Amino acid sequence: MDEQKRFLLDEIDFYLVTDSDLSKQGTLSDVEKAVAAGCKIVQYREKKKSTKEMVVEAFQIKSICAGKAIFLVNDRIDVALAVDADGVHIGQDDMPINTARQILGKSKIIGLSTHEVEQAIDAEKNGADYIGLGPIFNTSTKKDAGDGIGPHLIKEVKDAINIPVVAIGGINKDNCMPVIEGGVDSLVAISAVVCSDDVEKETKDFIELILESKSAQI
Ligand code: TZP
Ligand code: MG
Repeated sequence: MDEQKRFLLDEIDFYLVTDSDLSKQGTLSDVEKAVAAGCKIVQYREKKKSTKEMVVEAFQIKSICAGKAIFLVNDRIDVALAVDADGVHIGQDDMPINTARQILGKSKIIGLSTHEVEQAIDAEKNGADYIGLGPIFNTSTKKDAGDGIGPHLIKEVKDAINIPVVAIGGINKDNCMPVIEGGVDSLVAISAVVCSDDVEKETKDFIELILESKSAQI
């Protein structure tokens, strides 16, 4: 990973994952607003559009993020390569991480979704640059996410690995404190942010909550 990516990955707090189905103002607007609010990592997660539409949109997102935020593509290694994104985020049933690494090379970021401590340890061993951990709470945003694992698992996972941990699933401003206090490096809140009327303000609020807690932990 190059130095700028490493620097940004060490600095992540609120993590935007796009969702064109749920978005009120549209994916590009959500990315613009979140980056304007200071979000340093964006994942383009698109399940319905054609590959052609995705490549066009991915180029647009890449240019919004340029120099300000890491830009990752969910699942689609081909789209990430086509637009020279900063990396990908993959799940347990997507391409094996070592194969993804062979295709993408050392300079790209690879994030892996995990649901338990063992998977988190394996992810680090197999070369993931960070993990997603979740779903922390029940969520209807991802139909096959399974039941919430609860915030208590976060500390166990943080103690077991040295790569950044990003919490995801059912997180909103009312329930995020135990998640943040568990020691996560970053958190995702899809519906709480993209369904709101003011994506910039919601993002700012989350960043503030995370940074306040991180500075209190030092
Ligand atoms: N992976 C695990 S839970 C989830 C994903 C993509 C959805 C999170 O969405 P929300 O709206 O923040 O619960
Ligand atoms: Mg996936």
